[in-house]
Amino acid sequence: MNYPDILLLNQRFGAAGRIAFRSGEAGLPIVSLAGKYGACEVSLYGAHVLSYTPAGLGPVLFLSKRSAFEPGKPIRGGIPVCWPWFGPAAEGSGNPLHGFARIMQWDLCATEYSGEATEIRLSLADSELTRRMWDFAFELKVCIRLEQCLTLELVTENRDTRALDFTQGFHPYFRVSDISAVSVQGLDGATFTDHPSPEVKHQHGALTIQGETNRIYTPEKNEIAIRDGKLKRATLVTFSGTRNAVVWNPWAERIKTFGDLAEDDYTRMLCVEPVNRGDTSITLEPNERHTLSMSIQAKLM
Ligand code: TA6
Repeated sequence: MNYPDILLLNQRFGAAGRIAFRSGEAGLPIVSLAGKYGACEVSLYGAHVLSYTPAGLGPVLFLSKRSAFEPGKPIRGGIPVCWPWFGPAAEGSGNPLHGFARIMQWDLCATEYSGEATEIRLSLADSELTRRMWDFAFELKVCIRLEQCLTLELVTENRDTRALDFTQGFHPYFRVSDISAVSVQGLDGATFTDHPSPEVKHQHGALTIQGETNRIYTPEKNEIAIRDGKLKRATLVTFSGTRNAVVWNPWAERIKTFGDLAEDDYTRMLCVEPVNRGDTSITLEPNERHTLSMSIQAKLM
């Protein structure tokens, strides 16, 4: 994989004290954004947020110590961008789980900063490589904005002459002190299915995680809070562009099947993921656009 030159990136897109590029593990280019409300790091490989640290609140995202940082492999932790399919690829295709956006080198379009915000915009267009996995013309843009919260926007534009069907999601791994100290709020009254069963159930009260969890929720409001009793911190996840959110924790047995996670990492992470899948999957006619957005805001409780 050819990486852009770090010196040139800094000359063209950097800003002293606010936006800095460096060569990360295995040479993957990483940009650090800083502002008065905190800092975050983004890998240009995957348009993948690696860390987010709001001022005075400590790191909000979990990044696995065993993660691969290797072309062709997804980064484990942070915020993977799952696109143009969420979940397994078409059977027999041999294509990667959760799409290819998270294993591609993205182009840097622009950076911007003001007193309040620091922002980076990245894009990915179809190429010979993407066409082999998904034969459509598209333009995908990600905007990552660091201000009082961290906001991500994923904009899909259909550049094809045919309608484009896709599923997608942000797959954030939230760092928690201990999964037993966590409750998830904002789901009371929501319907959900417990993957892989199609049976529709109802959530009563807050959700606590006590075993393997892989649920697709349709909450009444697009606002879910992860309350961490030990850290005394609440992390609010708000989203638009879908009505669905997955809550995932692999727990003690399933985690052993992940070579890039430690056996006890399930105690330190929880995924709450705005997704378009099933009846919220998207169809775009030529030249149409869709935006999925997610904001993360941490507060002391
Ligand atoms: O969003 C939950 C999920 O789809 C799980 O089923 C689990 O496989 C997880 O994501 C991780 O997927 P990954 O492709 O990153 O290994």
